[in-house]
Amino acid sequence: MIGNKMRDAINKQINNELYSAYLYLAMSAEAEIKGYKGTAQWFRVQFQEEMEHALKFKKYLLEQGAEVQLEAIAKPKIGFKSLLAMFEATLEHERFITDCIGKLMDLAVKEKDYATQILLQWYVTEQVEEEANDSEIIGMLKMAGSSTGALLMLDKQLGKRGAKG
Ligand code: OFO
Repeated sequence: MIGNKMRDAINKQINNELYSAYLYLAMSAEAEIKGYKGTAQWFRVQFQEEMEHALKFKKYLLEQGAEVQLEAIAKPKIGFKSLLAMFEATLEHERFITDCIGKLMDLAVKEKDYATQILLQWYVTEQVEEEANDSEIIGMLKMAGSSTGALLMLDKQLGKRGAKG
């Protein structure tokens, strides 16, 4: 059984994860409509991963006998002038999520909630990977600059990210 504060904080994080999924789904659609099919695929996979993050928290709450409270999901902010701007916004969003996970961990430590600390360790590791992936892509996009050929090659490479499930 977990405390009410921890339960509420995890429920809030479920909403953050669902917003992340929604944001990446919107980015995927925007990339596709602009002709970047590979990028669209990359964000589709990202969307699926975020859904999994939300489901993992939901499963945990239910295992702990705690109530799952789903709230409205905000409208994602899209409309990017370039792929670089899209990935910079992605990294910024992931940094926000990393901060949220850190705050959840702070609370779990304060509450001496060891089970939640173990769950959160997975998310801590995941955030390191997500930020690193985004930074790597941003680096490549900066190298590509405004070269259409380089951007299309990179787009093709991003499209190799396999869809899950
Ligand atoms: Fe993009 O990461 Fe979820 O937590």
